[in-house]
Amino acid sequence: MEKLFFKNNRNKFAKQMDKSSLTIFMAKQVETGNTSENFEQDKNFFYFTGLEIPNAILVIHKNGAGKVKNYLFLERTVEELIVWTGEKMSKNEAKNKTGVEKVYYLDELERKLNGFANFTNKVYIDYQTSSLSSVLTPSLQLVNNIKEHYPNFDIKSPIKLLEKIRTIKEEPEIENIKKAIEITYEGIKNILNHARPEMMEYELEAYFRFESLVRGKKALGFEPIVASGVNSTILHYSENNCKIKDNSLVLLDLGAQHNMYSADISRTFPINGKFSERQKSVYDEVLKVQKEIINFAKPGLTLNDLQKKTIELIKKSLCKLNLIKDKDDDKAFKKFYMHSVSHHLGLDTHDLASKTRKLEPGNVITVEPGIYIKDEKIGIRIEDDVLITKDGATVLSSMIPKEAEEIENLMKN
Ligand SMILES: [Mn+2]
Repeated sequence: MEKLFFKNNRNKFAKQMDKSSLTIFMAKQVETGNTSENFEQDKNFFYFTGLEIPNAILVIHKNGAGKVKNYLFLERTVEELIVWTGEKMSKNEAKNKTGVEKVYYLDELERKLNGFANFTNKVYIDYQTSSLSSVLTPSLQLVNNIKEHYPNFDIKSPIKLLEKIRTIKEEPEIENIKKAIEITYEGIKNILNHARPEMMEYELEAYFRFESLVRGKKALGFEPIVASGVNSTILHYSENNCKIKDNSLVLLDLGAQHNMYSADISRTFPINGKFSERQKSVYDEVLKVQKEIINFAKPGLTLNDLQKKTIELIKKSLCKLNLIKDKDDDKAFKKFYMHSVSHHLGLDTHDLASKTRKLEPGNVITVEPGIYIKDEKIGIRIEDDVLITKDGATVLSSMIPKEAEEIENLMKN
């Protein structure tokens, strides 16, 4: 991605900051030499720098006159550790990659903060509160440190300001999501090509992971869900360790990642390649609701509005399927549909945004209704990723088949 994108993000954020304030974004904190985990950068730090290195800190300072300066703080290379972990990113490389002019080492942070103290009365910092029993998160440690040294600083969360800019996707972000969707599609095709009754769910997961990994993408957007039979009625089932019985449905909820941006796709298919009559009638109801919600979505509506409309439609479908008697019953449907129909999608699979925020052009959301009938071992969810446009919505994942016949045909080959 171009550094201009990250620079623009910093500017958009800084514009919203109050005068005489400071914002701190921390990269993912990793102990030196800890190689046990796959490194995944903090999403906000990435959004403002594009860097995928641990432990760095970005400071945005706005002075009393409204002038903004960016500062980046990096780890120093430790000679003795080079042989183990290599050299750290140099100041010059960081400067070139991010466009931040002022680059320092982390051990200079305190001195710089001191320098800002007289021109600052507010600090925006994103810190996850940790429970009492667990250790302090690094960001919370920094907050405590700041509170101790600068008791007059007003500590604020940057979440509202972030939401305003991160929910509206720029062209490069939409491109990344599209790429993540394409990889997800390859994975789904690979699953459908290999799926046979009596396979294990994790075998299908492996066919999905292969297509991502072979393209150099180790990280996925989230843990894949491959749920067969009654497992498909468990919303967050990710054990993926059951044998897939003949005649059962398999619910896939999958998302590859590209440049940290995530796809989020659900498809449901019959393991033997042919929907039973009952499976197909439930499937077609879910698909009908999904298409109607995509047609309904447009700027000005909220995710709550989409949810209300979905419930209205699902109730009608449940009546048709003889699962509930009264389409105006406000309780009975909950046994068969119990989750939200949409969330924002981006760097986070569930991208930050409140359910009451009005949709705007440039938002990317999921549309994912489902019907879950535990007694019949039928769980169906169909999920696409959708870009909100000036007057409606465009499906970014339209290349991934979702008509029952299309899926059956794909599985014949
Ligand atoms: Mn989703």
